Amino acid sequence: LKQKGVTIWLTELSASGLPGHCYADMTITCALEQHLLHLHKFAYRLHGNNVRLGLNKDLGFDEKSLVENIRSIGEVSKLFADSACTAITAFISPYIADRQLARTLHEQSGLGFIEVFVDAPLSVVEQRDPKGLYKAARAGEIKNFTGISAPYEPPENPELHIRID
Ligand code: GGZ
Repeated sequence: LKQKGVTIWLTELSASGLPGHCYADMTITCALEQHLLHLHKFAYRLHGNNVRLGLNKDLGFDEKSLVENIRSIGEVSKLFADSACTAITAFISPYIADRQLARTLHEQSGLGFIEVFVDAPLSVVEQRDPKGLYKAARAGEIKNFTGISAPYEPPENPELHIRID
């Protein structure tokens, strides 16, 4: 009998990690991956550093690129899940429709999809601003910056809602 995997899909503004660690990547997803590996379950994290620097290195942050980024991450995570691995994705993924598409892809293949909303308010992440990106976005130096000059659509019904403040 083939085992089925699952995708755990985080969605968050930039710099929304647990307090003291700005990146959800470095806290929630690493802890989760470690936990699964200790249980002898396969797990793999997909995030900006291994997707936007490779597979999607030609994509920027205009709306069309965001849609394509999330569409392709939906497909890749589905492949991981189909191999009985737990795919853990950490992308802003700002649009409801794109996250819904990723969910549908999984569900059509009988694979689990768990949406996790890492909910740090804009005021908090803007205050943290570890890379100065929010400041640069406010100054108009970065265009289409999610939360400032591009929309972020929070999940309406995530499986898990983590409030950070
Ligand atoms: C949002 C941007 C932008 C713009 C560069 N808007 O904190 P970071 O720096 O390291 O994480 C952010 C990352 C977001 O990439 P994703 O692939 O997760 O985004 S999406 O799901 O929307 O495709 C941020 C950096 O890239 N960054 N320019 N304009 N974030």
